[in-house]
Amino acid sequence: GRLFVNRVFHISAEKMFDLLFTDSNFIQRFMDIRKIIGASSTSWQSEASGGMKRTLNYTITINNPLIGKFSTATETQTLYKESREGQYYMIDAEVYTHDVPYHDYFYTQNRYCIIRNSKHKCRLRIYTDVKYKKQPWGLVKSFITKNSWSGIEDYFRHLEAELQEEEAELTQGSGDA
Ligand code: YK8
Repeated sequence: GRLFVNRVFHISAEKMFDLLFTDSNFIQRFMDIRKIIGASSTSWQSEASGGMKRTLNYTITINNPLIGKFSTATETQTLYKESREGQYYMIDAEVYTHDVPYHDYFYTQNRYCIIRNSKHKCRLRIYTDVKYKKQPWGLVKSFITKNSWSGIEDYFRHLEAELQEEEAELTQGSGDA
């Protein structure tokens, strides 16, 4: 796996969770810019295990002549029961892209950790792994891995930049810098 984001934001842990894991204006805007369309999501539902789960469906725009223009995707998010509101949140997100070549071979697992740093600050860590459900031919595997890492890196770089913008807007004039 790889750590793509590891940074302290001047945003409370609770606010960070709301921005990323509820139907916030921030995430709606971000999806618009990324041309992620038709997003729908279930609400967070309690699990027997003590955690919470929700499922998102959306269409991503790829625009790569080798791969295609669009793909539908399903993302299942699990909020671990070890999470503590306002203190610590751990979310695993499994992303399946249904309409790309070799889609039945792999999926992506993103782990988000939001850790309270102080009243108005949190650390965000995003860790990603490309997982294989069946072992493809070596050349295919390197093809999938290479294309996945570059797409994921681009996405999280952008997310980090947009969060910094949001941070600047939120701290403006709040006086608690
Ligand atoms: C989520 C990982 C792989 C996939 C893509 C697949 C190429 C297929 C390889 C062929 C297009 C929003 C990605 C990047 C699409 C976008 C996914 C996003 C960014 C050539 C064999 C969607 C996070 C996320 C996770 C996985 C990403 C896909 O919130 O390369």
